[in-house]
Amino acid sequence: MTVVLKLGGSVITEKDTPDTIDGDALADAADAIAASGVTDLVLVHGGGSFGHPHAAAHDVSRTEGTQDVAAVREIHGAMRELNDAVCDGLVERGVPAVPHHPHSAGHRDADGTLSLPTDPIAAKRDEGFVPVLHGDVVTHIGSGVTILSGDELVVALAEGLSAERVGVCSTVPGVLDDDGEVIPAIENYADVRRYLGGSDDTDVTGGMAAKVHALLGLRAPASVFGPDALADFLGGEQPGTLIR
Ligand code: IP8
Repeated sequence: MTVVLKLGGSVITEKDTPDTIDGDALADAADAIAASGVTDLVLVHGGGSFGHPHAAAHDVSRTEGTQDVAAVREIHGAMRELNDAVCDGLVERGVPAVPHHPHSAGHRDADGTLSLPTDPIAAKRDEGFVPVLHGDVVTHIGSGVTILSGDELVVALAEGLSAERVGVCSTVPGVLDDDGEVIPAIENYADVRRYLGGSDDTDVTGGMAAKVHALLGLRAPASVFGPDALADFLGGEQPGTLIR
């Protein structure tokens, strides 16, 4: 049973300090993953204070591209650094995490459609590794590179690997209504549109609204939950908000 899990960039980095890992949060997440014993796991992490400030500095987004090689290397390099830290934290705890860098593994067509072959990822999984992907810059035909978010990756991986479960670990305990209460389940975007604002930090890829919209399109049920519920999710529960 393949589980696709995204660790939000804001969960594992200090969002207000560029290029800074939240060591305690990363350790807690790695502990929960190691303790869960889940093996058919494919991980994704977001950009947090590594990806987004560099992307914003170069005006690169999901739709605005750049052909500036220095910008490409700066954004991708920052994400590789974060990915190394995530993989290190997991390997130190016995989780066989290996990097899978989207910049080298995928691209977008001119219309923005993502092409990310999942056979190499499935092969890693089937050999007992835990592939760890991340938000990145990807070549975009006609536009240089554009940003690929971890949320887009979650969707592509869930479909391409026929995942049975999808989890998105965010800084908040679920999708929240106007009173700050967790919405237990979402089946229709129109029902929750009024609650979904953008993101409050430098997030070039869209915040909770884009997340919910993308997850509603999946065949597999997806849970959005906070860091405290990561162990519950990996234990088979559906904490936070269930999106299906
Ligand atoms: O944090 C964005 O990934 P996200 C990655 O999942 C970059 O939206 C490079 C900004």
